[in-house]
Amino acid sequence: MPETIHESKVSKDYGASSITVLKGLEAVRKRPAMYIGDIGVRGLHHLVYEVVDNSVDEAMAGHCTEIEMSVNADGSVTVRDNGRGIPVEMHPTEKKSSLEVVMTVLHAGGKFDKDSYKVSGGLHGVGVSVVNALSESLRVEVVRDGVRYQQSYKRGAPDGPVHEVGKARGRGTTTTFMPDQDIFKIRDFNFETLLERLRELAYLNRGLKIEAEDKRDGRKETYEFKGGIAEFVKYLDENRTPLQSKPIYFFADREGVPVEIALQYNDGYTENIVTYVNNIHTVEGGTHLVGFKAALTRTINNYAAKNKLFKNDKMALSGDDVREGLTAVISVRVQEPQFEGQTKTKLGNSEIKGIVEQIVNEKLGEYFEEHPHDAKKLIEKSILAARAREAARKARDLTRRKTALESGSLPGKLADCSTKDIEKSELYIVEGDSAGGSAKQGRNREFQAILPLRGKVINVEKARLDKILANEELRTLITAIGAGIATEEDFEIEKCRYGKIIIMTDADVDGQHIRTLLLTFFFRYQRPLIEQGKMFIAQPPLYGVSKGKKKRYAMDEVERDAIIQKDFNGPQGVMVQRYKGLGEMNPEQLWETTMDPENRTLLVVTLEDAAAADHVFSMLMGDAVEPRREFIERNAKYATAIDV
Ligand code: 0RA
Repeated sequence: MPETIHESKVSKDYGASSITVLKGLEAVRKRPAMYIGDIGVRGLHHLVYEVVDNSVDEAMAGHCTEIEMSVNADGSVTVRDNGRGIPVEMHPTEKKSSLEVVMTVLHAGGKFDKDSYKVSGGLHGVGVSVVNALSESLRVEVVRDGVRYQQSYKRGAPDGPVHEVGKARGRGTTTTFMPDQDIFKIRDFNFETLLERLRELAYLNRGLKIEAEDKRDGRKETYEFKGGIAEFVKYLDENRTPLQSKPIYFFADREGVPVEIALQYNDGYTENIVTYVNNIHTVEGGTHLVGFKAALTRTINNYAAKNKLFKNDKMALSGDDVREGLTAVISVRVQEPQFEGQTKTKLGNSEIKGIVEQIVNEKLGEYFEEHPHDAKKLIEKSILAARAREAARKARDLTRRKTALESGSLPGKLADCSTKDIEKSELYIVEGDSAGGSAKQGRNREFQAILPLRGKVINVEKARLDKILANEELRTLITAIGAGIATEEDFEIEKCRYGKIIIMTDADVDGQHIRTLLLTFFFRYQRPLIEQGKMFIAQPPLYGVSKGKKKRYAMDEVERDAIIQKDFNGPQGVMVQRYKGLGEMNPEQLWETTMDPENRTLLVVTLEDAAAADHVFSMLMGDAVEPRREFIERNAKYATAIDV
């Protein structure tokens, strides 16, 4: 239970105004999720992002060139910047140091500097006072005008006033905090997760140097990208073959809206546009994306028509055609962004569409005039895409007619469940026939449906739509789910026939591979299932531990050893079985360990960061074994253990 802050903990100098302050911080501690999203691993990392974002704001304002972040040996985090330093002088109305106001008053962050691109709403920009309130201890140090100032806090309440601690050179702000154990059950920072965000910020803020160190194991990384988002695009396409020698890049500032865009075509078939507003990933897109897409389609069609690249006058390329194999990053800065959509990551400001559209029309038009060879190459590719799309449409019409004839019949391989209650129903996608058989026998047929996958699932990163629709396993899957796929016709999640879709594969390399292929498919063609938290990964046990009639299951070595000690009082007479595949478990065991909602553990698949995910997914698609193994480890980031 979050502890309340007692007034007595604060020294007497902190009079009437500090009581309101404490009330504010208490509100944060009572409902932390309202401020940072959740109090799990994600919320924990959000604390760091919040502190770093303040330093990045200072960099965006042109006053800071370097940011350092370290996870310290004791598990606390330090963020240092070489900005102007948070002001320390008396605050005119609050009657205490401005620094203290920033650190203790909710939403006080940007009040005294009319900072242009501070973000309103959403989880970003909630203010460092929220981090302070959720930290068992925090210390801030400011160097300004040759003096070092300092203040420390416990659970957001100052230990004493801001004070001078000596002379110092340079300038900047350093914050060190230890998340509060009463709030965060898990306080273990994942360095890799933090690096993803820091790397992204370095790409988005060209020239900003960001250093990161994990003092728990000595790992260090430095990010500094002179090419900004052009380098980001290269990174996203690292494992693909580009069609141009370097990304197309442009920057323009219209009506006070800075717009930065980088794009590159590769020889693949997927579209990958990542958009940002004020450094925030706009997962749901918005007006900047709409403007970009409109301009891209228009510019390419205009250029192709003007240069007689179409076989006949009536030909026109669709948006999907011109985005095949496109990787792009769009970054705009908006003074008063309106964020809409389910996750508040969709830009709503209508004026931005026209601004982006105009810039892209102009700059991309210019680029094509100057690089006719590049223009021709990507237009030829778009024309091929248009033909494939036509072929796919025919194939789909065919399958649709067939299903109509069979009066909407479901695939023969699917053992459906009986309930009509979609929320309750679950689809298990099971690797292999034998495991499929056990799952069919072991399941609760009322709400659990089983779809065994026998043949090979193709790699959707390397296939056009027509081939995907021709793949037996994927077709079966699409029909079973019943919601179509994201192509020019929308994926209709409301038609999804199940509340949960659960991938159940062996814990071996083949199983991982199939899981990856499936996740890639869902990521690409049925992403809303992931976004809405409907996708899960089953967790079959790795060990069976038994003594006589008593049997226990363990997910890993640690649990296995704990069971041997605690449940069996040591290894004597204990039998340990290591399961290599689902097939080794009989139907009852499979039910008991992996399918019974009372006992099972499911990992929910989330897409916190589609850009990073796409990189991971595309990396896997190479034939290299090493990146694939790495993926499996990093996959933990996208799948969080929950008991369902
Ligand atoms: C507003 C005004 C000034 C500095 C900052 C904000 C500032 C805030 C943070 C948060 C982390 N690092 C920061 N660095 C600077 C200074 C205004 C002035 O000196 O005139």
